[in-house]
Amino acid sequence: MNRDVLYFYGTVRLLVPSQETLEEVAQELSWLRFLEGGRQMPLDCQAKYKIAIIVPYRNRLANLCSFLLNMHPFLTKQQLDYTIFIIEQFDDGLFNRAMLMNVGFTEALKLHDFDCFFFHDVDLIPENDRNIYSCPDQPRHMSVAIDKFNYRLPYVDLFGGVIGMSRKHFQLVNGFSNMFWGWGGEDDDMASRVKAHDLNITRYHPDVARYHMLTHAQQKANPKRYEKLYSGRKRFKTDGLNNLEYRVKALKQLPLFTYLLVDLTSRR
Ligand code: BGN
Repeated sequence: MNRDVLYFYGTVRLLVPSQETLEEVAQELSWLRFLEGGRQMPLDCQAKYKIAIIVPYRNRLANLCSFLLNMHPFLTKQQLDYTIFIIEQFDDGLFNRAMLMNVGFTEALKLHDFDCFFFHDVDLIPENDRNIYSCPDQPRHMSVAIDKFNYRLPYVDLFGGVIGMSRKHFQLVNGFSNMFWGWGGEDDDMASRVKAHDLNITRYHPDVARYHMLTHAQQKANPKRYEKLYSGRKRFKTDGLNNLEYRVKALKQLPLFTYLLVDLTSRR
């Protein structure tokens, strides 16, 4: 491998796929050698940790193409052993981002013994190559400065967009709540879980933790999110990884990612 790749320059250029198809993106990334299911590892050293990137998904192919085209070179350069998981919600009812991430965590661990997890929105692309996706000691909020929010953190407890957590800490807090259907609040509930377990949300400097948000249609907000959030604490022990129910409709090791199609309807 060319040693030049080890220099981190700061700002990285956003790559735009010439066509929004997975085949085209795979073609544009053909200079990378993937293992099965979108896994990468350094060729000339042994990575310290195994990392899973968990992406909840439904019906955003254009975003997914940009995400893959940008993330693979970005993460490869950091010499990580990582696997991208795309977890698609099968039904067309309200989207449950948090539950999809719980499913991603659970299913990923059936495939490899991952040390840590990055829960990653498909519409967020890192803009700075010094934003290192290493396993965090404490839960790490990654998407600190997003262009859509003028590169400012909207509120100090925000724990959405992109977060990183060790397997141990994610299990300790019982994962995310499964009860947030529709947009909003599930990330705030996770912030409460983290704090209730005496963990600290950590962040890189906002000059480094910068992200571009891709455009897409807005999701329907969850009218019950305030209620669920304020009563959340009572459910930390009973609502999460330990009462997760779903059905896997498809599991495929594709060239650029491991794909899971899951039915969440059983819980409504
Ligand atoms: C907040 C949302 C988060 C979202 C951020 C950033 C809620 C809960 C009611 C207090 N929280 O308002 O889920 O990530 O905005 O968009 O809606």
